[in-house]
Amino acid sequence: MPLNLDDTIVALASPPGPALRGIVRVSGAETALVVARLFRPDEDSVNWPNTKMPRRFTGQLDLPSIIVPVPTALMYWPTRRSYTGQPMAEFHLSGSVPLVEATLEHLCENGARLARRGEFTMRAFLSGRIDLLQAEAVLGVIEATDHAELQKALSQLGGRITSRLGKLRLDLIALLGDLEAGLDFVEEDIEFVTKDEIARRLDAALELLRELSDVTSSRLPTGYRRRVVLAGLPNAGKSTLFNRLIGQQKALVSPIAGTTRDYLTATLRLDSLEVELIDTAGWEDAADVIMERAQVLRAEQVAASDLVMWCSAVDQSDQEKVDDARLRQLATARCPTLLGVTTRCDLQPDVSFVDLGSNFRVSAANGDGIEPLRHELQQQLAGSLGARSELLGTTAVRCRDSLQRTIQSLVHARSTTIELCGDELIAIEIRDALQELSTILGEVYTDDILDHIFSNFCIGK
Ligand SMILES: Nc1nc2c(ncn2[C@@H]2O[C@H](COP(=O)(O)OP(=O)(O)OP(=O)(O)O)[C@@H](O)[C@H]2O)c(=O)[nH]1
Ligand SMILES: [Mg+2]
Repeated sequence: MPLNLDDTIVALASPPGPALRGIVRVSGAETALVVARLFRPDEDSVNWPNTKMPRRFTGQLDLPSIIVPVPTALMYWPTRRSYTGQPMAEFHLSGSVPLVEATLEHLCENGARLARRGEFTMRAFLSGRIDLLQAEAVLGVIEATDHAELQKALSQLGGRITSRLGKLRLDLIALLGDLEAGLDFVEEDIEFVTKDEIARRLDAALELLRELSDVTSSRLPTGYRRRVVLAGLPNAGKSTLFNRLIGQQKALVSPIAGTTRDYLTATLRLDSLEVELIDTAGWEDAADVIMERAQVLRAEQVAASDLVMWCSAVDQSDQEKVDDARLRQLATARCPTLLGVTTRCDLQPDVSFVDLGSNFRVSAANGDGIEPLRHELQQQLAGSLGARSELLGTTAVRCRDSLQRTIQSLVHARSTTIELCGDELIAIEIRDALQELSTILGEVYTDDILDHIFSNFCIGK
């Protein structure tokens, strides 16, 4: 992606397709010139090019391909105090597709060019308006699929993690300063900072870095959908429950055990959370090649899940023992969360479940217990994964190696301190750590890193 900031770029900033409102965004040094070529201001907006402050104006667009003038609002940021850090404007007009296209086309004929993916946010980064963590958070906000992810993205965008790392950086710079000041007086045996003090300050830095690093190694990519697998013995009512939960007759259901062979997936919406629901073949010993294949697929889906709903039919008591054995097997395997669900409860409405603890009783036939089950799923999934990290998944993946190298340098600095090897060596390690921190914050970057981050954006952001 070119890093040229001089071009004036334009793009649709609102979602594509017909809508009530369409937003066309312009950014670049020549914004005012380009806008003036098609914006005819109302009487009280004629002075728009002279404004010193960001303001809203009204007027009409003159578009050669559209016979009548088009009413529009113009939001104009005349200085670098805009999102992109350069003069910027937005036309807010009716979201008709041909109208928006005509506006973009006319702007391009008058000195602008179409923006590339993420180019507005990249300009914000390159002009120093935001750092790389915040740029990634812009994408995180757009892609968030639930409240927890959105909150994390907004917190990162708001600069929480930036300020924690920024403070850490200042602490290390101060420590480096103390060490280097001491180096000038090494002959006189004057010590600006004691070894204990250095060790204490390094420990504090390492604590924060390790906290972030633990999180990065366990983080999932942004936009990752939690996977919920329905498992249980053949005929337990998994597919019927699957259909009931998604509100569609997608899975084949029958009284014959072994109906489901392939696994089936569907999107399950749980209020603000979107998850992938997966129906699998009943858990049984394979008697032929097809059953064997079905069991392999079933096992793969269970292994890749975030939560397993183990379904046991209330009227399948003769199989209870084998059911329990499988359940224990599951619990001791790589451990997704387990939720015991007793199905077909309409068949035995009076059975007591006192001993079954957290079991959920449902009837996919009449809908009993489905709402509490949905609620429990949402609680478990949002709770287990949502609060785990302060960092967005994309950031965590990018920063993992830099964080590790920062930690390594500070661990070396720490052992150098203890072994009394000399302040010069400690200073070298701290300088290396600071270099890595700059990469995390985006003060040091390569075109490849920028390409990788911004090519995931949509056009107009
Ligand atoms: N009365 C009643 N019958 C149910 C309920 N849920 C499922 N069934 C019946 O139980 C039988 C098995 O249902 P399925 O959903 O196909 O069971 P499954 O667990 O997917 O079975 P496999 O795919 O063979 O492993 C069917 O005859 C369903 O109509 C329920 O809540 N109430
Ligand atoms: Mg089935």
